[in-house]
Amino acid sequence: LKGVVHLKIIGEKINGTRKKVAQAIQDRDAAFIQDLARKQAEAGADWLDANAGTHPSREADDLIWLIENIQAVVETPICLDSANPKALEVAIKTVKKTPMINSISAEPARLEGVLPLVAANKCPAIALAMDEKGIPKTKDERMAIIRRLVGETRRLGVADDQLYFDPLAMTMSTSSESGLIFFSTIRAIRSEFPDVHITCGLSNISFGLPARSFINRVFLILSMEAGLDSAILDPLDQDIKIAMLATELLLGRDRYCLKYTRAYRAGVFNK
Ligand code: THG
Repeated sequence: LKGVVHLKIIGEKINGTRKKVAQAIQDRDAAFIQDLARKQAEAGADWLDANAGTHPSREADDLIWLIENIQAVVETPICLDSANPKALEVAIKTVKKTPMINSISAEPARLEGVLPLVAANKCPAIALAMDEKGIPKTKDERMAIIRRLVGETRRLGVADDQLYFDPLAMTMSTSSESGLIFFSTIRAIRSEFPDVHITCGLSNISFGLPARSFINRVFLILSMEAGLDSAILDPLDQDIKIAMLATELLLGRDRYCLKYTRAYRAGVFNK
């Protein structure tokens, strides 16, 4: 994917909310984590998300253990997925390469606890379009939060292109307008803040529905057309990879369809 697809990929697989990863963290099974790191790096991930789960007493230790094992086998920078300023602070000291921070938001605890770490360490950071009241329903309310966040980040000297806004997809199973709100928020961010990046976790959109991978894939394609330039996803998913190649081609980012045809000849389409 790297160099072929313009979308920046954050590999999602090292996440302590997944049963097997939680077990590996508990058992200190380094080989399991390192295998996930290697496979995602080889598949072209630009960052590897590292989420140690949500045990406040153990999160920092578990996150450090994840980081040390990941960077023992790959050079790919790590995306630190935590809301905990204490865990993030030690994690930032452990990483060899500048990490991405996942995430800040307009919640006071994150503005006070996490944003200063982003500014001081010049890290790229995911910024969620939510505040202490939760995720707003409308595009206009999400944009109001995003404007407030940009005000805060600029005040602390964070460059717009360090930011990866996550407009936050809500599942279609509880609101049939969730997709349209998401796409219109992407377009509004793109027109008002042309230098920021836009990312999201793909899978929220299909929560509670059957055959989720189909919905996730089409959601990615529509989001890319709207201006998404990064995503948290499974880089080992061959169907997503093919969909991304075709989308880049159709959006005019693949001169003479070279990348697409090269991937075809390399056997990417033979599963
Ligand atoms: N926005 C931001 N950060 C996030 C999310 C987001 N971090 C967490 C999450 N959402 C994105 N990460 C995952 C990780 C795993 C899965 C979904 C989202 C997942 N895994 C399945 C499993 O574990 O069974 C299937 C995939 C697999 O097997 O690999 O569903 O929205 N900023």
